[in-house]
Amino acid sequence: VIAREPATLFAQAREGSRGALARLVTYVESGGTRQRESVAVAYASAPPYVVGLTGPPGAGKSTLTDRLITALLDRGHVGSTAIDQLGVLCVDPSSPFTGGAILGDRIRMQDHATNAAVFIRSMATRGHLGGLSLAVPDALRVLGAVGFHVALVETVGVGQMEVDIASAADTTVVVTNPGWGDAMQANKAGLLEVADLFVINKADRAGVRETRRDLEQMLDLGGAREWRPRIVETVAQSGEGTEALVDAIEAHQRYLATGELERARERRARVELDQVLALTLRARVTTLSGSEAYEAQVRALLAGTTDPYGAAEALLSR
Ligand SMILES: Nc1nc2c(ncn2[C@@H]2O[C@H](COP(=O)(O)OP(=O)(O)O)[C@@H](O)[C@H]2O)c(=O)[nH]1
Ligand SMILES: [Mg+2]
Repeated sequence: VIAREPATLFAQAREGSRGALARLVTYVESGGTRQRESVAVAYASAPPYVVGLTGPPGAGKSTLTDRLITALLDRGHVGSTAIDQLGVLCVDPSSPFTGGAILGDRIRMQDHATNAAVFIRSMATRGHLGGLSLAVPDALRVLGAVGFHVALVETVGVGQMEVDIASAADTTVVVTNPGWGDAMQANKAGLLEVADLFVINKADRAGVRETRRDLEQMLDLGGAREWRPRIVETVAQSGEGTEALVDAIEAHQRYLATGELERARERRARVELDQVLALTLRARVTTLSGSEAYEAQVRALLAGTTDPYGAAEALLSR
């Protein structure tokens, strides 16, 4: 029987119950006291090493994720981190994981879905406080707390929220295709900023060399930095290039191990705290503006016995 108490669920999930783990992820998505209890437990453990894949719809992220799952489990480690099981979160309404794809993909994913070493979960709900960009890092921490050392996150890289989620990864892989410029134009700068690695997937198509040249040029314009994103060519459909991608991921992880991982995680902790603060305050504003005290301050404003700053201070100090 799957428990309802977060503490018991963590114990069950650590014993291998996927049902318990799924319920914990639902809790962190849903908000309320169970979310708070779950997150409190989750953040007491080390986070997993997270590889994020992002890019436009149809770029081949799911097909590539599928390849990565197999390759990582086969390798059994990424750098010095052992991989005995793999957590996969998909934030992508068009993903095969959520049933939106062709039959072949779905059958392939089902192979993994029944593999005890793989936990696949799609996240599409808005999350507590209205922030999916909070629910995803929380779910990753839940994975870490139940013993997953490595996790993959697939997100459609189209908007700021997706870029936020992608930046919750330790290694972010931006998946492009030959002729990528058009599909990515809108968010090129954002994707360039989060990319630790570039993949030119569908390298079986024409235009690979031009796309590589474009990417190299953009990286040159970005100036010198300690880590220059590698560019890997893949044909996810056939699996070609998967090993090179895993090698590139390991190379980035080695770079992170020089101290950059701690710095990146500190930056992210600040971003996450800012996000939670902002969302919490906004939720508080919504509650306040429906209250009796708020109405009293409106009347006082109209009567000229207070000003908006005084009124806001009075409400917030309650
Ligand atoms: N030609 C070709 N097609 C691919 C390749 N990788 C994926 N596809 C196809 O591209 C389509 C979109 O793939 P999918 O993984 O669902 O993309 P996502 O939306 O980024 O997750 C599917 O029909 C795949 O079979 C590839 O390397 N070459
Ligand atoms: Mg997909």
